[in-house]
Amino acid sequence: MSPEFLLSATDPTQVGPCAAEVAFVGRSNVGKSTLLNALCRKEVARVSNTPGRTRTINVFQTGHGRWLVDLPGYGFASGPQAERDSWGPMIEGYLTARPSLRMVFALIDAKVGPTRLDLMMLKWLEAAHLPWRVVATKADQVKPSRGQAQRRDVAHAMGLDPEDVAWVSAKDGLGLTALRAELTARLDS
Ligand SMILES: Nc1nc2c(ncn2[C@@H]2O[C@H](COP(=O)(O)OP(=O)(O)O)[C@@H](O)[C@H]2O)c(=O)[nH]1
Ligand SMILES: [Mg+2]
Repeated sequence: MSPEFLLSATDPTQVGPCAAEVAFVGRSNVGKSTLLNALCRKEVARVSNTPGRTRTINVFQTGHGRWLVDLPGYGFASGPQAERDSWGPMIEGYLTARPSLRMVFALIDAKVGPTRLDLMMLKWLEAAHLPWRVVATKADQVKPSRGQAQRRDVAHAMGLDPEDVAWVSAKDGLGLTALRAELTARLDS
């Protein structure tokens, strides 16, 4: 898998069709860009120390018409109200208009667990009948002694079993091979 940047858009209706795609959603600063870069093994997405910098839909292409889609981070607490309010329509507008969408990877912080907005996102994905899978990021920040219990608690907070949640760390590489394989399988199916 060697994706290249393809396009950025602010208007979901301006993004053309593709063969197959997987999308990534999550609140600002959850580690979405870092994970995308780690999965791609190169710097495709811009990593920022300023939360909420990604306000566009960013598409990376891996092979013919196979896309990885980085959606704007939600829940950014500062900035103009209009900007804060724009993520909902942008994310929802995109996800509901994509017949080629194979999976939505919903990122949550492994140490923090699902926030109120994360739970709202999952509820929305469920109601929209979209295929989704939770990925817990920054797993390296959970103390090893706490690992199993945290996996269980985080999963239960979303009404899931621990094995339903992919547990990853872009920092130490945990779970990346498995997630990469899952992603490739979705795009190739
Ligand atoms: N410890 C740790 N920090 C991470 C990991 N992934 C991302 N970060 C840090 O979390 C912050 C936000 O990352 P970024 O990828 O920009 O988040 P985004 O806003 O969701 O795209 C940055 O300071 C990253 O270095 C990880 O796996 N482990
Ligand atoms: Mg980002």
